[in-house]
Amino acid sequence: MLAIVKLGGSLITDKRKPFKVRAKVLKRLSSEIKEVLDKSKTKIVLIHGGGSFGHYVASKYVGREITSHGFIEIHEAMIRLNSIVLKYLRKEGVLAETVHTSSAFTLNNGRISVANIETIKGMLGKGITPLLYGDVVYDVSKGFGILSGDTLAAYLTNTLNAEMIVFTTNVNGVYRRYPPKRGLRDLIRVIDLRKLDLELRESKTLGYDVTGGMLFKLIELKRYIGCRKKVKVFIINGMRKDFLKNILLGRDVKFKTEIRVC
Ligand code: IP8
Repeated sequence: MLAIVKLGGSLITDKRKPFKVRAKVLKRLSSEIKEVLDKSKTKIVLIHGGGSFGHYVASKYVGREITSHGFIEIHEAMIRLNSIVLKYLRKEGVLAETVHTSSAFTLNNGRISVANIETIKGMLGKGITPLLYGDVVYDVSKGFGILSGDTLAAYLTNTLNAEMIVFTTNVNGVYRRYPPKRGLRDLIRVIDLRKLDLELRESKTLGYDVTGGMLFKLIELKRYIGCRKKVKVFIINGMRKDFLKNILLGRDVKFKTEIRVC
């Protein structure tokens, strides 16, 4: 089985502090990934988010054009985070290697127009776990744009025919309202993407980014995956020990949001 795992930026970094990695979380997640690779036939494509590295630097460019200097500045911040993530994976024994997003992907008006999928496929075939990340990339119509790890996850699921996507975040899944008033009773256990418009009308709070860009994940899934019955999509809390490992091994976890794409 091929699984796409997104390590959320708010999970692996502390978004309240610029350039702050959550080292313990990163170490534990890396060892859970190693265990899955050892215990099962599952292959994994890893993607990480920008957290307090990329988002912190990119926030300067919200609402204005990303200049060439901005491109370098944002990319440098992401390379810093990526090298830390890679170091932890390797320390735990995962044979991972980075595919640098800004070299492998091009956008056209915010949509992926060029993707070097062969490299990713080739690495997987050779037993390597490819590691990508949300980054700033060249956009043929806009100059530069942000390619989110969420978009990459949805896109790669389609092009690589993955059977599972796991979005690890620092919350328990998608809530009806955020912050939740009724604790876990506000957690949406299953979201049917075909009824997403309806859900959105009912639940305005789903749209806020404070939940870790939940709405954006759902929109990108709908845009890139369409109707593929085989793919299982989960949003889980990566702060909880063994949740990532268990979901990848096909076991249930205490709480999660499952996204039905079809
Ligand atoms: O955190 C965004 O990636 P994401 C990366 O996966 C940058 O949305 C550079 C902000």
